Amino acid sequence: KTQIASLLKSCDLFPIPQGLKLSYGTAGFRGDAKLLDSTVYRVGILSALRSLKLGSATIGLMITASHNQISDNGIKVSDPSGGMLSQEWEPFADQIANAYSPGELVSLITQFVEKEEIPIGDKNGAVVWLGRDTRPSGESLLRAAEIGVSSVLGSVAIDMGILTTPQLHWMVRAKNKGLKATENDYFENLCTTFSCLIDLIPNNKLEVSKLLVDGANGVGGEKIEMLKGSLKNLDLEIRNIGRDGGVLNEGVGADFVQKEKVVPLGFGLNDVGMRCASFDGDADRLVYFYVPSNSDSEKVELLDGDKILSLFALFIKEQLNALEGKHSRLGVVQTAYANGASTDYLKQLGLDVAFAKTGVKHLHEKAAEYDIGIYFEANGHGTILFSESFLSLLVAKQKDLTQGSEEHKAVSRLVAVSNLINQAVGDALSGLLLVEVILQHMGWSIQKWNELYKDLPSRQIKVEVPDRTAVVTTSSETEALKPLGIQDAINAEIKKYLRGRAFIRPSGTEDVVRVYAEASTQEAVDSLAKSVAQLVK
Ligand code: 16G
Ligand code: ZN
Repeated sequence: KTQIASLLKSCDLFPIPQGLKLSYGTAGFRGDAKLLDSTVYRVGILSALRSLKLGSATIGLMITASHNQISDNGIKVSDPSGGMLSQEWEPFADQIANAYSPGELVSLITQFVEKEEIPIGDKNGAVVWLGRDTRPSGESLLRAAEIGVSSVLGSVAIDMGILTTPQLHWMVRAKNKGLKATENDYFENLCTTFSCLIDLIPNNKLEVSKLLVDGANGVGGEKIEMLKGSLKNLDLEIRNIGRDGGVLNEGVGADFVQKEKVVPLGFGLNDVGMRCASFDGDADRLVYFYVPSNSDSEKVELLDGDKILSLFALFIKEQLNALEGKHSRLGVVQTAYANGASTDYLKQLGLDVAFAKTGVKHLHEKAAEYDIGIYFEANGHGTILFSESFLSLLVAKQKDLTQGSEEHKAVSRLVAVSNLINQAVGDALSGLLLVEVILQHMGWSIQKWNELYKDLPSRQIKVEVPDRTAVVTTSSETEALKPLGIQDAINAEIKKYLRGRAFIRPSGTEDVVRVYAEASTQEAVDSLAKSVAQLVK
């Protein structure tokens, strides 16, 4: 009864806006920040319940809308593992976010608590760690989340301040593993493991050229700036840190660079040939680019998630080849958006290439099936997962082998990579450090790395439709099952082009249907994408 009274009281503070209809979607709730108080408050309640359900394990709650415009915001939940909220709880998230009256909300919660047998009012309460990106709306939304958490009896919400999304996921994971879990620990871990990998580079005499970083005017630029002084063998110049009037995600950031294939603001012809990296607004995506020397325009040569994946795969494979004994299972995971040339390249390396649906939670799940699973979306979100059993094997080997042997070095590199790279989610900071160390290891420039394979020309279009749910795809998203007959029509278009490939899918984050196409020339792919978009309209 006290519990119900507490919910009813706090609920009145956050009336739901008229007509609001939200869905947890690919990556939590997102929308215009002004409309989100009630949603964030309710997700606060959910995360407290999630913690109670899992024996008071620490849950993370991140307030961000990633690469979306600054006036938007959003919220997503990190499970104790540091991964995304279990998909089994998503329907409950949808229900409570859309509950129209306080009475309905409380009754949904009561039913759910009973069904899931969640122990409210036990000795141990819930623990929820809250983080937010640099959006101005973040602070008041964070307060709403705190009130949501605290309205579940005995629960504590802890404000961890402004963080990148992957930092919060990393901290939650570390905390629940009983490891050191502050932001400082996160930074320290990056520095030590990076320096360990640098020390393992064979005859490293390379003059390291400067890396230019586009911070998207968001939290990532700020955080890498804090790290900069402690990184040896890395010369960084960070731009778009969000001072000097730059606006978050406006003409800057990984999403912009990847979609438009032009330089972000603050970069230009003066930077010809330089190695550049771009983060998105909450620093869970990373792409590289350079301005080609023959350029007289804003166009860049893009090295996207697929290229980063290929570089990582090559390096990991090289280390695994140096190991004797047990055959290890290395797999890579891509989505339908992966450039066909990257898939060909990875297969030609002899790798097992699997496909998953768009959205990190799907790729992550697949990658976890391997000893080492590397996943990346073309948009730059990805990481490397090491299975617990394979990692213990490596650690044991590292102890047994003779120091200084090639095999010992390879094992040490793999162990260091497993610590450097964020095992919870894709992380632009740790991803950048790994790219940098591998380039130094190989002695490669960004141009040389780019030559691993040549991207097929591709094109993305978004089509506004009255109801995007009318499009239903197969689980791999490469074929449309509904509307009936549309796939046959798409196939007929594809047939007209050399190396043609195209698919449509409803967006999980916006009210649009997305069209993706690939073909042997840019003119061909533009025309293919356009005709497929016509079919959708
Ligand atoms: C979200 C996903 C991202 C995916 C994108 C697709 C996470 C953390 N983020 O940003 O992985 O690529 O949605 O958006 O899962 P779409 O459904 O609008 O194409
Ligand atoms: Zn993001």
